Amino acid sequence: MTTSGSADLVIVANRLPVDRVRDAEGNPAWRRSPGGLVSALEPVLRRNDGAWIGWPGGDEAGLEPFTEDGLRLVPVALSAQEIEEFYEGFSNGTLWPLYHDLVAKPEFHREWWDAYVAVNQRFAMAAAETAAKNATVWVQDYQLQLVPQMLRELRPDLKIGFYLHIPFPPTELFQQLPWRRQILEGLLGADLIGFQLAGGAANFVRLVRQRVGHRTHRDTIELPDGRLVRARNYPISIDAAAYEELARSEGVAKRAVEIRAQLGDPETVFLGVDRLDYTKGIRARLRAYGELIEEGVIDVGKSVFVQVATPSRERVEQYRLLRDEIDRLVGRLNGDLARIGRPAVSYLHSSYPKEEMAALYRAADVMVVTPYRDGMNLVAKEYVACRFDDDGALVLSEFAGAAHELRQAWQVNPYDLNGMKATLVEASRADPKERTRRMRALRKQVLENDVAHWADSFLTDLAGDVKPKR
Ligand code: GDG
Repeated sequence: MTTSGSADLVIVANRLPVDRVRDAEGNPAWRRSPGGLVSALEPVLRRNDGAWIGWPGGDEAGLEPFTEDGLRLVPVALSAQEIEEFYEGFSNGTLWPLYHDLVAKPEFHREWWDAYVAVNQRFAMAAAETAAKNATVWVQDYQLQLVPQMLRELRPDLKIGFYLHIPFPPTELFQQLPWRRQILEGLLGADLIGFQLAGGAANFVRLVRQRVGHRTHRDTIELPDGRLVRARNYPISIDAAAYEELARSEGVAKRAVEIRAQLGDPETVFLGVDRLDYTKGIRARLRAYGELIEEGVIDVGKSVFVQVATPSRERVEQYRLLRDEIDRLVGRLNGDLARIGRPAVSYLHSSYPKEEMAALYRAADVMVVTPYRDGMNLVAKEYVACRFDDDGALVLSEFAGAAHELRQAWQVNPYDLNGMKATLVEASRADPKERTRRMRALRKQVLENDVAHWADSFLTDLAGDVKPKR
Protein backbone atom coordinates (compact mmCIF):
# COMPACT_ATOMS: atom_id res chain seq x y z
CA MET A 1 0.00 0.00 0.00
CA THR A 2 1.13 3.53 -0.78
CA THR A 3 0.26 6.43 1.49
CA SER A 4 -2.99 7.91 0.33
CA GLY A 5 -3.78 11.53 -0.54
CA SER A 6 -6.89 13.59 0.02
CA ALA A 7 -8.87 13.70 -3.24
CA ASP A 8 -12.19 11.87 -3.32
CA LEU A 9 -12.34 11.88 -7.10
CA VAL A 10 -9.26 11.56 -9.26
CA ILE A 11 -9.25 11.88 -13.03
CA VAL A 12 -6.23 10.29 -14.68
CA ALA A 13 -5.73 11.29 -18.31
CA ASN A 14 -2.76 11.41 -20.63
CA ARG A 15 -2.91 15.21 -20.77
CA LEU A 16 -3.62 17.78 -18.10
CA PRO A 17 -6.41 20.26 -18.92
CA VAL A 18 -3.69 22.93 -19.23
CA ASP A 19 -0.58 23.19 -21.42
CA ARG A 20 2.82 24.39 -20.35
CA VAL A 21 3.61 27.46 -22.47
CA ARG A 22 5.89 30.51 -22.38
CA ASP A 23 4.35 33.94 -21.92
CA ALA A 24 5.39 37.11 -23.79
CA GLU A 25 8.41 37.57 -21.50
CA GLY A 26 9.49 33.98 -22.01
CA ASN A 27 8.42 32.85 -18.54
CA PRO A 28 6.70 29.49 -18.14
CA ALA A 29 2.93 29.73 -17.72
CA TRP A 30 -0.20 27.58 -18.03
CA ARG A 31 -2.80 27.86 -20.78
CA ARG A 32 -6.16 26.07 -20.83
CA SER A 33 -6.13 23.36 -23.45
CA PRO A 34 -9.31 22.97 -25.46
CA GLY A 35 -10.85 19.66 -26.48
CA GLY A 36 -13.73 17.36 -25.81
CA LEU A 37 -12.24 15.46 -22.91
CA VAL A 38 -11.44 18.56 -20.91
CA SER A 39 -14.82 20.18 -21.31
CA ALA A 40 -16.51 16.88 -20.47
CA LEU A 41 -14.65 16.26 -17.23
CA GLU A 42 -13.95 19.69 -15.84
CA PRO A 43 -17.45 20.28 -14.41
CA VAL A 44 -17.40 16.83 -12.80
CA LEU A 45 -14.11 17.60 -11.14
CA ARG A 46 -15.32 20.94 -9.84
CA ARG A 47 -18.46 19.41 -8.35
CA ASN A 48 -16.49 16.74 -6.52
CA ASP A 49 -13.45 18.58 -5.20
CA GLY A 50 -11.29 16.27 -7.24
CA ALA A 51 -7.78 16.22 -8.67
CA TRP A 52 -6.60 15.72 -12.25
CA ILE A 53 -3.43 13.78 -13.03
CA GLY A 54 -1.81 14.16 -16.45
CA TRP A 55 1.17 15.02 -18.58
CA PRO A 56 1.58 18.78 -19.06
CA GLY A 57 3.14 18.39 -22.53
CA GLY A 58 6.86 18.88 -23.11
CA ASP A 59 9.71 17.23 -21.24
CA GLU A 60 10.11 19.53 -18.28
CA ALA A 61 10.77 17.52 -15.12
CA GLY A 62 10.16 18.26 -11.45
CA LEU A 63 6.80 20.09 -11.71
CA GLU A 64 4.94 19.96 -8.40
CA PRO A 65 1.16 19.56 -7.98
CA PHE A 66 -0.55 22.95 -8.19
CA THR A 67 -3.95 24.62 -8.32
CA GLU A 68 -5.03 26.51 -11.41
CA ASP A 69 -8.36 28.27 -11.69
CA GLY A 70 -9.68 26.20 -8.78
CA LEU A 71 -8.59 22.83 -10.23
CA ARG A 72 -6.09 20.62 -8.42
CA LEU A 73 -3.62 19.45 -11.02
CA VAL A 74 -0.89 16.83 -10.63
CA PRO A 75 1.70 16.81 -13.44
CA VAL A 76 3.32 13.55 -14.52
CA ALA A 77 6.64 14.16 -16.29
CA LEU A 78 7.70 12.38 -19.48
CA SER A 79 11.27 12.39 -20.74
CA ALA A 80 12.00 13.23 -24.37
CA GLN A 81 12.57 9.53 -25.03
CA GLU A 82 9.27 8.60 -23.39
CA ILE A 83 7.42 11.17 -25.48
CA GLU A 84 8.86 9.43 -28.50
CA GLU A 85 8.28 5.84 -27.39
CA PHE A 86 5.21 5.98 -25.14
CA TYR A 87 3.25 8.86 -26.70
CA GLU A 88 4.24 9.13 -30.36
CA GLY A 89 5.22 5.45 -30.51
CA PHE A 90 3.02 2.97 -28.71
CA SER A 91 0.01 5.25 -28.17
CA ASN A 92 -0.14 6.92 -31.56
CA GLY A 93 1.89 4.60 -33.80
CA THR A 94 0.58 1.26 -32.47
CA LEU A 95 -2.73 1.56 -30.61
CA TRP A 96 -4.35 4.46 -32.49
CA PRO A 97 -4.21 2.83 -35.95
CA LEU A 98 -4.91 -0.67 -34.57
CA TYR A 99 -8.03 0.53 -32.76
CA HIS A 100 -9.19 2.49 -35.83
CA ASP A 101 -9.63 -0.44 -38.20
CA LEU A 102 -6.03 -0.34 -39.48
CA VAL A 103 -6.75 2.84 -41.44
CA ALA A 104 -2.95 3.14 -41.22
CA LYS A 105 -0.55 0.32 -40.54
CA PRO A 106 0.26 -0.08 -36.84
CA GLU A 107 3.89 -0.60 -35.91
CA PHE A 108 4.88 -3.04 -33.20
CA HIS A 109 8.14 -2.28 -31.36
CA ARG A 110 9.20 -3.90 -28.13
CA GLU A 111 10.93 -0.79 -26.82
CA TRP A 112 7.72 1.20 -27.37
CA TRP A 113 5.86 -1.34 -25.28
CA ASP A 114 8.46 -1.14 -22.50
CA ALA A 115 8.01 2.63 -22.38
CA TYR A 116 4.21 2.18 -22.30
CA VAL A 117 4.51 -0.07 -19.24
CA ALA A 118 6.92 2.29 -17.46
CA VAL A 119 4.80 5.39 -18.06
CA ASN A 120 1.55 3.63 -17.08
CA GLN A 121 3.27 2.62 -13.84
CA ARG A 122 4.18 6.25 -13.16
CA PHE A 123 0.58 7.39 -13.68
CA ALA A 124 -0.65 4.60 -11.39
CA MET A 125 1.78 5.69 -8.66
CA ALA A 126 0.67 9.30 -8.95
CA ALA A 127 -2.99 8.25 -8.71
CA ALA A 128 -2.24 6.05 -5.67
CA GLU A 129 -0.59 8.98 -3.92
CA THR A 130 -3.35 11.46 -4.74
CA ALA A 131 -6.51 9.47 -3.99
CA ALA A 132 -8.07 9.54 -0.52
CA LYS A 133 -9.09 6.32 1.20
CA ASN A 134 -11.95 4.60 -0.67
CA ALA A 135 -11.86 7.35 -3.31
CA THR A 136 -13.01 7.01 -6.91
CA VAL A 137 -10.43 7.09 -9.68
CA TRP A 138 -11.52 7.50 -13.29
CA VAL A 139 -8.83 6.59 -15.81
CA GLN A 140 -9.18 7.93 -19.35
CA ASP A 141 -8.33 6.49 -22.70
CA TYR A 142 -6.03 4.28 -24.71
CA GLN A 143 -2.73 5.69 -23.48
CA LEU A 144 -3.39 4.38 -19.96
CA GLN A 145 -4.94 0.93 -20.32
CA LEU A 146 -2.57 -0.69 -17.82
CA VAL A 147 -3.26 1.82 -15.06
CA PRO A 148 -6.41 0.15 -13.64
CA GLN A 149 -4.62 -3.08 -12.75
CA MET A 150 -1.43 -1.38 -11.56
CA LEU A 151 -3.46 0.96 -9.38
CA ARG A 152 -5.55 -1.85 -7.91
CA GLU A 153 -2.35 -3.56 -6.80
CA LEU A 154 -1.19 -0.39 -5.08
CA ARG A 155 -4.58 0.62 -3.67
CA PRO A 156 -7.15 -2.19 -3.37
CA ASP A 157 -9.49 0.15 -1.45
CA LEU A 158 -10.27 2.35 -4.49
CA LYS A 159 -13.22 2.33 -6.87
CA ILE A 160 -11.65 2.32 -10.32
CA GLY A 161 -13.38 3.27 -13.55
CA PHE A 162 -11.94 3.33 -17.06
CA TYR A 163 -13.30 5.02 -20.18
CA LEU A 164 -12.08 4.41 -23.72
CA HIS A 165 -12.70 7.41 -26.01
CA ILE A 166 -11.74 5.64 -29.22
CA PRO A 167 -13.29 2.51 -30.74
CA PHE A 168 -12.49 -0.87 -29.22
CA PRO A 169 -11.64 -2.97 -32.26
CA PRO A 170 -13.10 -6.26 -33.48
CA THR A 171 -11.42 -9.28 -31.95
CA GLU A 172 -9.67 -10.25 -35.23
CA LEU A 173 -7.77 -6.95 -35.26
CA PHE A 174 -7.04 -6.73 -31.55
CA GLN A 175 -5.44 -10.18 -31.61
CA GLN A 176 -2.60 -8.88 -33.76
CA LEU A 177 -1.27 -7.04 -30.75
CA PRO A 178 1.69 -8.93 -29.26
CA TRP A 179 0.72 -7.60 -25.80
CA ARG A 180 -3.00 -8.29 -26.13
CA ARG A 181 -3.25 -10.25 -22.90
CA GLN A 182 -1.48 -7.63 -20.81
CA ILE A 183 -3.81 -4.93 -22.13
CA LEU A 184 -6.92 -6.97 -21.35
CA GLU A 185 -5.66 -7.71 -17.87
CA GLY A 186 -4.68 -4.09 -17.35
CA LEU A 187 -8.24 -2.97 -18.11
CA LEU A 188 -9.73 -5.69 -15.91
CA GLY A 189 -8.25 -3.90 -12.90
CA ALA A 190 -11.23 -1.52 -13.20
CA ASP A 191 -14.67 -2.11 -11.66
CA LEU A 192 -16.41 -0.53 -14.63
CA ILE A 193 -15.06 -0.16 -18.18
CA GLY A 194 -16.89 2.30 -20.38
CA PHE A 195 -16.95 2.30 -24.19
CA GLN A 196 -18.56 4.64 -26.71
CA LEU A 197 -20.63 1.88 -28.30
CA ALA A 198 -22.23 -1.38 -27.25
CA GLY A 199 -20.24 -3.10 -30.01
CA GLY A 200 -16.92 -2.09 -28.41
CA ALA A 201 -18.03 -3.40 -25.02
CA ALA A 202 -19.12 -6.67 -26.63
CA ASN A 203 -15.78 -7.01 -28.46
CA PHE A 204 -13.98 -6.58 -25.15
CA VAL A 205 -16.08 -9.13 -23.27
CA ARG A 206 -15.63 -11.68 -26.05
CA LEU A 207 -11.86 -11.20 -26.03
CA VAL A 208 -11.67 -11.60 -22.27
CA ARG A 209 -13.58 -14.88 -22.54
CA GLN A 210 -11.46 -16.18 -25.41
CA ARG A 211 -8.01 -14.91 -24.45
CA VAL A 212 -8.03 -14.71 -20.66
CA GLY A 213 -10.56 -17.45 -20.03
CA HIS A 214 -12.71 -15.62 -17.44
CA ARG A 215 -16.42 -16.39 -17.17
CA THR A 216 -18.66 -13.74 -18.66
CA HIS A 217 -22.37 -13.11 -18.58
CA ARG A 218 -23.69 -10.36 -20.84
CA ASP A 219 -21.82 -7.20 -19.73
CA THR A 220 -20.32 -8.77 -16.62
CA ILE A 221 -17.00 -10.55 -16.22
CA GLU A 222 -16.31 -12.72 -13.22
CA LEU A 223 -12.71 -12.87 -12.07
CA PRO A 224 -11.29 -15.96 -10.38
CA ASP A 225 -11.30 -14.15 -7.01
CA GLY A 226 -15.03 -13.44 -7.36
CA ARG A 227 -14.65 -9.73 -8.22
CA LEU A 228 -17.07 -8.53 -10.92
CA VAL A 229 -16.10 -6.18 -13.75
CA ARG A 230 -18.68 -4.50 -15.97
CA ALA A 231 -18.15 -3.44 -19.58
CA ARG A 232 -20.82 -1.07 -20.90
CA ASN A 233 -21.39 1.68 -23.41
CA TYR A 234 -21.68 5.35 -22.47
CA PRO A 235 -21.77 7.47 -25.63
CA ILE A 236 -19.92 10.70 -24.87
CA SER A 237 -21.44 14.08 -25.70
CA ILE A 238 -20.96 17.83 -25.41
CA ASP A 239 -22.24 20.65 -23.23
CA ALA A 240 -25.03 21.22 -25.73
CA ALA A 241 -26.75 24.09 -23.92
CA ALA A 242 -23.46 25.99 -23.60
CA TYR A 243 -22.78 25.57 -27.32
CA GLU A 244 -26.24 26.76 -28.21
CA GLU A 245 -25.86 29.79 -25.97
CA LEU A 246 -22.54 30.63 -27.57
CA ALA A 247 -24.01 30.23 -31.05
CA ARG A 248 -26.88 32.57 -30.14
CA SER A 249 -24.56 35.29 -28.80
CA GLU A 250 -24.36 38.53 -30.69
CA GLY A 251 -20.64 38.27 -31.28
CA VAL A 252 -20.94 34.85 -32.88
CA ALA A 253 -23.95 35.88 -34.96
CA LYS A 254 -22.03 38.86 -36.33
CA ARG A 255 -18.95 36.80 -37.01
CA ALA A 256 -20.98 34.15 -38.88
CA VAL A 257 -22.32 36.82 -41.24
CA GLU A 258 -18.84 38.23 -41.64
CA ILE A 259 -17.40 34.80 -42.49
CA ARG A 260 -19.95 34.33 -45.28
CA ALA A 261 -19.21 37.80 -46.59
CA GLN A 262 -15.47 37.12 -46.55
CA LEU A 263 -16.13 33.95 -48.52
CA GLY A 264 -17.87 36.10 -51.16
CA ASP A 265 -21.45 35.40 -50.00
CA PRO A 266 -21.70 32.01 -51.69
CA GLU A 267 -25.04 30.20 -51.94
CA THR A 268 -23.70 27.15 -50.15
CA VAL A 269 -20.96 26.80 -47.57
CA PHE A 270 -19.72 23.27 -46.91
CA LEU A 271 -17.64 22.82 -43.76
CA GLY A 272 -15.23 20.23 -42.38
CA VAL A 273 -13.61 20.56 -38.92
CA ASP A 274 -11.13 17.92 -37.82
CA ARG A 275 -7.82 17.33 -36.16
CA LEU A 276 -5.52 16.65 -39.08
CA ASP A 277 -5.74 12.88 -38.70
CA TYR A 278 -5.84 10.08 -41.26
CA THR A 279 -8.88 8.52 -39.57
CA LYS A 280 -11.02 11.57 -40.33
CA GLY A 281 -11.43 11.03 -44.08
CA ILE A 282 -10.49 14.60 -45.06
CA ARG A 283 -8.86 13.59 -48.33
CA ALA A 284 -11.80 11.50 -49.53
CA ARG A 285 -14.33 14.23 -48.87
CA LEU A 286 -12.27 16.90 -50.64
CA ARG A 287 -11.77 14.59 -53.61
CA ALA A 288 -15.52 13.96 -53.77
CA TYR A 289 -16.17 17.69 -53.67
CA GLY A 290 -13.53 18.37 -56.34
CA GLU A 291 -15.06 15.81 -58.69
CA LEU A 292 -18.46 17.43 -58.29
CA ILE A 293 -16.99 20.73 -59.46
CA GLU A 294 -15.13 19.05 -62.33
CA GLU A 295 -18.36 17.42 -63.46
CA GLY A 296 -20.22 20.73 -63.35
CA VAL A 297 -22.59 19.54 -60.62
CA ILE A 298 -21.28 22.13 -58.16
CA ASP A 299 -20.48 25.63 -59.38
CA VAL A 300 -17.28 27.02 -57.87
CA GLY A 301 -18.80 30.48 -58.24
CA LYS A 302 -21.66 29.58 -55.94
CA SER A 303 -20.20 27.17 -53.37
CA VAL A 304 -17.14 26.84 -51.23
CA PHE A 305 -15.75 24.11 -49.02
CA VAL A 306 -14.16 25.41 -45.81
CA GLN A 307 -11.86 22.83 -44.26
CA VAL A 308 -10.38 23.52 -40.83
CA ALA A 309 -7.63 21.02 -40.07
CA THR A 310 -6.26 21.50 -36.58
CA PRO A 311 -2.55 20.63 -36.34
CA SER A 312 -2.10 17.33 -34.53
CA ARG A 313 0.72 14.90 -33.61
CA GLU A 314 3.06 16.71 -35.92
CA ARG A 315 6.11 14.69 -34.98
CA VAL A 316 4.56 11.36 -35.99
CA GLU A 317 5.65 10.34 -39.48
CA GLN A 318 2.20 9.33 -40.76
CA TYR A 319 0.78 12.70 -39.74
CA ARG A 320 3.53 14.55 -41.60
CA LEU A 321 2.84 12.53 -44.72
CA LEU A 322 -0.88 13.21 -44.40
CA ARG A 323 -0.27 16.93 -44.10
CA ASP A 324 1.79 16.89 -47.30
CA GLU A 325 -0.91 14.94 -49.11
CA ILE A 326 -3.68 17.30 -48.06
CA ASP A 327 -1.52 20.33 -48.94
CA ARG A 328 -0.97 18.88 -52.41
CA LEU A 329 -4.60 17.94 -52.92
CA VAL A 330 -5.92 21.37 -51.87
CA GLY A 331 -3.27 23.02 -54.07
CA ARG A 332 -4.30 20.90 -57.02
CA LEU A 333 -8.04 21.43 -56.51
CA ASN A 334 -7.63 25.18 -56.25
CA GLY A 335 -5.11 25.29 -59.09
CA ASP A 336 -7.40 23.35 -61.40
CA LEU A 337 -10.83 24.52 -60.34
CA ALA A 338 -10.74 27.92 -58.63
CA ARG A 339 -11.48 31.26 -60.21
CA ILE A 340 -10.10 34.59 -59.08
CA GLY A 341 -11.54 35.26 -55.63
CA ARG A 342 -13.43 31.97 -55.74
CA PRO A 343 -11.42 29.11 -54.25
CA ALA A 344 -12.83 25.60 -54.45
CA VAL A 345 -11.51 24.87 -50.98
CA SER A 346 -10.71 27.39 -48.28
CA TYR A 347 -8.19 25.43 -46.27
CA LEU A 348 -7.18 26.48 -42.76
CA HIS A 349 -4.39 24.50 -41.12
CA SER A 350 -4.80 26.16 -37.79
CA SER A 351 -6.60 26.08 -34.48
CA TYR A 352 -9.19 28.66 -33.37
CA PRO A 353 -10.99 29.83 -30.26
CA LYS A 354 -14.33 28.26 -29.49
CA GLU A 355 -16.23 31.41 -30.56
CA GLU A 356 -14.78 31.14 -34.05
CA MET A 357 -15.74 27.46 -34.22
CA ALA A 358 -19.32 28.31 -33.25
CA ALA A 359 -19.40 31.07 -35.89
CA LEU A 360 -18.19 28.60 -38.51
CA TYR A 361 -20.89 26.12 -37.49
CA ARG A 362 -23.47 28.87 -37.81
CA ALA A 363 -22.13 29.95 -41.18
CA ALA A 364 -22.16 26.45 -42.71
CA ASP A 365 -25.09 25.09 -44.71
CA VAL A 366 -23.68 21.59 -44.94
CA MET A 367 -21.43 20.08 -42.26
CA VAL A 368 -19.36 17.23 -43.65
CA VAL A 369 -18.09 14.65 -41.12
CA THR A 370 -16.68 11.62 -42.91
CA PRO A 371 -14.26 9.62 -40.73
CA TYR A 372 -13.30 6.09 -41.73
CA ARG A 373 -13.62 5.25 -38.06
CA ASP A 374 -14.23 7.51 -35.07
CA GLY A 375 -15.03 6.71 -31.42
CA MET A 376 -17.82 9.30 -31.33
CA ASN A 377 -17.04 12.59 -33.13
CA LEU A 378 -18.01 15.60 -31.11
CA VAL A 379 -17.83 18.00 -34.06
CA ALA A 380 -21.04 16.49 -35.46
CA LYS A 381 -22.81 17.09 -32.15
CA GLU A 382 -21.42 20.63 -31.82
CA TYR A 383 -22.77 21.54 -35.26
CA VAL A 384 -26.21 20.28 -34.31
CA ALA A 385 -26.15 22.15 -30.97
CA CYS A 386 -25.37 25.42 -32.79
CA ARG A 387 -28.25 25.12 -35.31
CA PHE A 388 -30.97 26.58 -33.09
CA ASP A 389 -32.98 27.66 -36.14
CA ASP A 390 -33.41 23.97 -37.05
CA ASP A 391 -31.66 24.51 -40.37
CA GLY A 392 -28.43 23.21 -41.87
CA ALA A 393 -27.61 19.68 -43.05
CA LEU A 394 -25.30 17.16 -41.40
CA VAL A 395 -23.53 14.63 -43.63
CA LEU A 396 -22.15 11.94 -41.33
CA SER A 397 -20.09 8.80 -41.81
CA GLU A 398 -21.76 5.59 -40.69
CA PHE A 399 -18.43 4.70 -39.10
CA ALA A 400 -18.47 7.53 -36.58
CA GLY A 401 -19.82 6.45 -33.19
CA ALA A 402 -22.17 9.44 -33.43
CA ALA A 403 -23.99 7.77 -36.35
CA HIS A 404 -25.68 5.43 -33.84
CA GLU A 405 -27.43 8.34 -32.17
CA LEU A 406 -27.68 10.82 -35.05
CA ARG A 407 -29.89 8.66 -37.23
CA GLN A 408 -31.46 11.62 -39.02
CA ALA A 409 -28.17 12.82 -40.50
CA TRP A 410 -27.43 12.18 -44.17
CA GLN A 411 -25.31 9.10 -43.56
CA VAL A 412 -22.51 8.04 -45.89
CA ASN A 413 -19.93 5.31 -46.35
CA PRO A 414 -16.67 7.31 -46.68
CA TYR A 415 -15.08 4.52 -48.75
CA ASP A 416 -17.79 4.94 -51.38
CA LEU A 417 -16.80 8.06 -53.29
CA ASN A 418 -19.78 8.06 -55.64
CA GLY A 419 -22.16 7.52 -52.75
CA MET A 420 -20.54 10.40 -50.91
CA LYS A 421 -20.84 12.68 -53.96
CA ALA A 422 -24.51 11.85 -54.34
CA THR A 423 -25.16 12.52 -50.66
CA LEU A 424 -23.31 15.85 -50.68
CA VAL A 425 -25.53 16.97 -53.52
CA GLU A 426 -28.68 15.62 -51.93
CA ALA A 427 -27.98 17.24 -48.56
CA SER A 428 -27.09 20.60 -50.10
CA ARG A 429 -30.20 20.68 -52.27
CA ALA A 430 -32.67 19.21 -49.83
CA ASP A 431 -35.98 20.90 -49.35
CA PRO A 432 -35.82 23.27 -46.35
CA LYS A 433 -38.70 21.40 -44.75
CA GLU A 434 -36.78 18.15 -44.98
CA ARG A 435 -33.71 19.76 -43.44
CA THR A 436 -35.78 21.16 -40.60
CA ARG A 437 -37.45 17.84 -39.95
CA ARG A 438 -34.09 16.11 -39.70
CA MET A 439 -32.38 18.86 -37.70
CA ARG A 440 -35.18 18.93 -35.12
CA ALA A 441 -34.75 15.22 -34.46
CA LEU A 442 -30.98 15.59 -34.27
CA ARG A 443 -31.22 18.50 -31.86
CA LYS A 444 -33.58 16.66 -29.58
CA GLN A 445 -31.10 13.79 -29.38
CA VAL A 446 -28.08 16.02 -28.68
CA LEU A 447 -29.77 18.35 -26.19
CA GLU A 448 -31.28 15.50 -24.20
CA ASN A 449 -28.07 13.50 -24.02
CA ASP A 450 -25.41 15.98 -23.05
CA VAL A 451 -22.04 15.46 -21.45
CA ALA A 452 -23.33 15.86 -17.91
CA HIS A 453 -25.64 12.94 -18.60
CA TRP A 454 -22.66 10.93 -19.88
CA ALA A 455 -20.50 11.59 -16.81
CA ASP A 456 -23.37 11.11 -14.36
CA SER A 457 -24.41 7.77 -15.83
CA PHE A 458 -20.86 6.47 -15.71
CA LEU A 459 -20.14 7.68 -12.18
CA THR A 460 -23.52 6.51 -10.87
CA ASP A 461 -22.93 3.03 -12.25
CA LEU A 462 -19.41 3.03 -10.85
CA ALA A 463 -20.57 4.13 -7.41
CA GLY A 464 -23.55 1.84 -7.17
CA ASP A 465 -23.86 -1.86 -6.95
CA VAL A 466 -25.08 -2.01 -10.53
CA LYS A 467 -27.53 -4.57 -11.69
CA PRO A 468 -26.57 -6.36 -14.90
CA LYS A 469 -27.97 -4.41 -17.88
CA ARG A 470 -30.12 -6.34 -20.30
C1 GDG B 1 -11.43 11.69 -29.48
C2 GDG B 1 -12.05 10.59 -30.34
C3 GDG B 1 -14.30 11.22 -29.45
C4 GDG B 1 -11.04 20.94 -33.12
N1 GDG B 1 -10.37 21.95 -33.71
C5 GDG B 1 -10.49 23.00 -32.88
C6 GDG B 1 -11.26 22.62 -31.78
N2 GDG B 1 -11.57 21.35 -31.95
C7 GDG B 1 -12.38 20.58 -31.00
C8 GDG B 1 -13.73 20.24 -31.58
C9 GDG B 1 -14.10 19.03 -30.73
C10 GDG B 1 -12.76 18.37 -30.43
O1 GDG B 1 -11.75 19.35 -30.68
C11 GDG B 1 -12.53 17.18 -31.35
O2 GDG B 1 -13.29 16.11 -30.90
P1 GDG B 1 -13.70 14.90 -31.84
O3 GDG B 1 -14.66 14.06 -31.07
O4 GDG B 1 -14.27 15.44 -33.10
O5 GDG B 1 -12.37 14.12 -32.22
P2 GDG B 1 -10.99 13.65 -31.47
O6 GDG B 1 -10.12 14.79 -31.19
O7 GDG B 1 -10.40 12.60 -32.35
O8 GDG B 1 -11.49 13.00 -30.07
C12 GDG B 1 -13.47 10.96 -30.72
C13 GDG B 1 -13.59 12.18 -28.52
O9 GDG B 1 -12.24 11.77 -28.26
C14 GDG B 1 -14.30 12.30 -27.18
O10 GDG B 1 -14.46 11.04 -26.59
O11 GDG B 1 -15.53 11.78 -29.84
O12 GDG B 1 -14.07 9.91 -31.48
O13 GDG B 1 -11.27 10.33 -31.51
O14 GDG B 1 -14.66 19.41 -29.51
O15 GDG B 1 -14.58 21.34 -31.47
N3 GDG B 1 -11.59 23.44 -30.76
C15 GDG B 1 -11.12 24.73 -30.83
N4 GDG B 1 -10.34 25.15 -31.87
C16 GDG B 1 -10.01 24.34 -32.90
O16 GDG B 1 -9.32 24.77 -33.84
N5 GDG B 1 -11.43 25.57 -29.86
